[in-house]
Amino acid sequence: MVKATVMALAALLALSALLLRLASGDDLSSVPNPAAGGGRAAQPAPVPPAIPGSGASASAQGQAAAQPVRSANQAAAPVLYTYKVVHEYVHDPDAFTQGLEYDTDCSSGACKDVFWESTGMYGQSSVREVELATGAVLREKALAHADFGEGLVKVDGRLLQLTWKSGKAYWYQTGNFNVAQTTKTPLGDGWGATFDNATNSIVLSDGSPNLSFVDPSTLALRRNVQVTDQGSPVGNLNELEAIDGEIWANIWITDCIARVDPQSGVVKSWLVLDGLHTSLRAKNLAGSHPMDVLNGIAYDPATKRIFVTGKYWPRLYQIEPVLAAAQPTAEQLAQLRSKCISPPMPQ
Ligand SMILES: [Ca+2]
Repeated sequence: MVKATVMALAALLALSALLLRLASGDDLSSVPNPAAGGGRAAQPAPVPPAIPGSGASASAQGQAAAQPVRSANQAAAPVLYTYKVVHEYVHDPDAFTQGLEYDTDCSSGACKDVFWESTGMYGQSSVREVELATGAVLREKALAHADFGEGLVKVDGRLLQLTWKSGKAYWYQTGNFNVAQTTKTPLGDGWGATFDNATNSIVLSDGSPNLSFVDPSTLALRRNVQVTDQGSPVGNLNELEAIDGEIWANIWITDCIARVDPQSGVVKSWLVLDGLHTSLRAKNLAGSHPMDVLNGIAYDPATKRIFVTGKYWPRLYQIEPVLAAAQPTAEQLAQLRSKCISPPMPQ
């Protein structure tokens, strides 16, 4: 009797919960299916990759009308972008790029497009000014052998350069690369850096899923934001760039750039640069070192030009994102995440 009463009560509670969800407008299609191993497809079918530079793949276009995938926390699925190459430039193939910042240099009278670039590796690290049009290194300052250059950002006419595996950073005068100040960041490691106008903060990465917003004068930590893709942390955040209200982050060892909402840390979209690295490698233009991974994003807000390059890459590209899937399917998301969030480690 007691057992029957309990069962009846349980059934009543289950029915009430169902009615409440229906009344609140929940999409019951997102209820996890135990047979599928949870809320996500257990064995996603392979999806043909987008063709580099050709816009959205046929698969992406055909699946754009599919239902958006929602995780347990109901964060919207990220939008997927592929890319097209707008322009190709020469880049020093011996530059192990760790930080890239666009600027206009008018110091010699005529203004020119330049990059401030930080290079890494012990004994090869530098801060340099590079001409966009030619790839020529206009000026360069070598770091001490004990320093491994990392992220770079220009703030109020000065350059801040991070170093790897240390909180040490250098402030340089842009005109002569003299060290104006040696300082410490609040992070134990240094990977990427950019400047967020909206919060007047320098944004730092250290290879973790966190973006750290720091005071541009004191480098005191203001807040940390964990970067997440539908609730799952996204680690290995590397070189950064603030672009039109988003923080773009190279994900280390992948061809992926996460486009992050700086307030919430949510990855709003992914830009996947499939083929850029492999097609460039096939051209056999490498310098003294084999090409390494994509790393380096720069932005010219006046013309909205986006530039990317990589470590020891002989080319630098101006690219444009091309929409691949506004509402990606579960299969597309699974493929993306295996490529961008949990990639196989290099051999
Ligand atoms: Ca950058």
